[in-house]
Order: sequence, then structure tokens, then C-alpha cells
Amino acid sequence: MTERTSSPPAKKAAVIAAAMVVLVGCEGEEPPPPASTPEGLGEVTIGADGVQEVTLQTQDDYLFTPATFTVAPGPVRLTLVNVAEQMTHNLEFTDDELPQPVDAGIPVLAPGEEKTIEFEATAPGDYPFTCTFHLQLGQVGTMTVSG
Ligand SMILES: [Cu+2]
Repeated sequence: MTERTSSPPAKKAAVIAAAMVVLVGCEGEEPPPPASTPEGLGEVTIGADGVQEVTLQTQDDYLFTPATFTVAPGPVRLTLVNVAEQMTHNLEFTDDELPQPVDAGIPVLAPGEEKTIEFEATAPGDYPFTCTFHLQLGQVGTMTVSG
């Protein structure tokens, strides 16, 4: 009694061909780095609910980007994005210099965080704001409400 094992015919060619499907041509698929600069900084747009919106940025320095912007009288939705890797910032309106009180602020914004506040600004004029952590280093800005 003789046993014999024989290999089945190799199907290597097909296997290799399948493994060699090459994935190319996928352009623009690199995700942006986290906390990248938002689009349209300082540009005032109108949200779906009719509220005007604006985005500012802070980073590893003592600046608001941009430091000034202008809105129409009415409700404002302000977003601050902190793209810094190291620095914590905040945004507080300078109470005693405002045409009217603003009942909103961002007390703390850690690196990589963003926060949005909403408030009403109907009185025309300049509304100074600061990062209270870096006020001595000149981190100030101004929101203007047009007349
Ligand atoms: Cu700051």
C-alpha cells in the first residue's frame, strides 16, 4: 500500500495579482493637523439662525488674530479657537470701557480648545476686550459695533 501526497496545482499567480492591487490616486486625503487655523478668521458671517458669527484665533503668542472686527448691532456669536500648543488664553470684555455691558466671556481656553459665546451688542461703538492672563503683554482687541 503506497500513499502519495501530491501538491495541488499552485495558484500562486492569482494570489499575487490580488495582493498587488495598488492604491494610488487618492489626492487630498491628508487630514489637516489638529487645531489648524480656521477659515475666514475675523470674517463676519450670518448663521443659519440669522445670528452674525465671527471666529478669532489665539496661538503661542500674545495676539488675537485678528485683533479687530466689526459687527452690526444685534446678537453676536463669537468663537475663539486656541491653536496654541503651550499657551492658555481667555477673552473678557473690558467692563468699564464698553458702550453697553456685555454679559459674556471665555474665562479659560486651554491649548487646542475652542469655545463659543453669544451676546447682544446693540449700542454702537468700540468694545475693547483682553486676555486677562496676558494683558501686561498687550494681548488686547476691539469689537466695533457699527452705527
Ligand atoms: Cu493670552
